[in-house]
Amino acid sequence: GHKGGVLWLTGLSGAGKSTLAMALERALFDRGWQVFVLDGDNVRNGLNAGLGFSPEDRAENIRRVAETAKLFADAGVLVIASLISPLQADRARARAIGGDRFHEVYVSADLATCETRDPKGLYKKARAGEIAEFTGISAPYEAPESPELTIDTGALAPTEALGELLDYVDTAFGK
Ligand code: GGZ
Repeated sequence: GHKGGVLWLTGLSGAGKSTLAMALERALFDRGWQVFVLDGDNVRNGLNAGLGFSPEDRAENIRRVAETAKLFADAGVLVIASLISPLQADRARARAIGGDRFHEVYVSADLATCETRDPKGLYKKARAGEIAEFTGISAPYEAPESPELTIDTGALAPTEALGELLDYVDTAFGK
């Protein structure tokens, strides 16, 4: 069995948050866990359509996802929230909303690594000035100071990264 809660993945675009979130969801689903992914990239198409990437819009994006995650956690679901959530203050508010069931995971990779991966060509566009306020290029990313867990996707193979996440999730949410 497992408890409801919020596993909050923060990191740069291209750090591997979405990939890890989907792999973790699959692994936990296969064990019979009630698990659900809230991803910045998909939530922005619906719930948060109309929000952009100004500091104010990011704050509201993060707040809504944190409140939604809390509702699911109250229902016993393990929510994997995957958002850049670049500012410490916005993450602190998400943590305050989630309470003691909120666990922050820093999905860490150097900007250079993310920019080399550039799976959607967004860094290239940001460098060319075609995307304003792009995190890491023309907007800040504040690395977490005391996350519950750090996963270094620059150093770990994807299966190793998933393994570390699974170990952590078992400890934090298993029962
Ligand atoms: C950062 C941007 C931007 C800007 C579009 N800055 O890697 P992706 O492409 O697939 O996922 C990123 C997603 C970030 O949305 P979040 O909701 O996670 O951001 S935040 O927590 O800061 O609100 C990226 C894409 O949107 N994207 N423009 N300017 N990422």
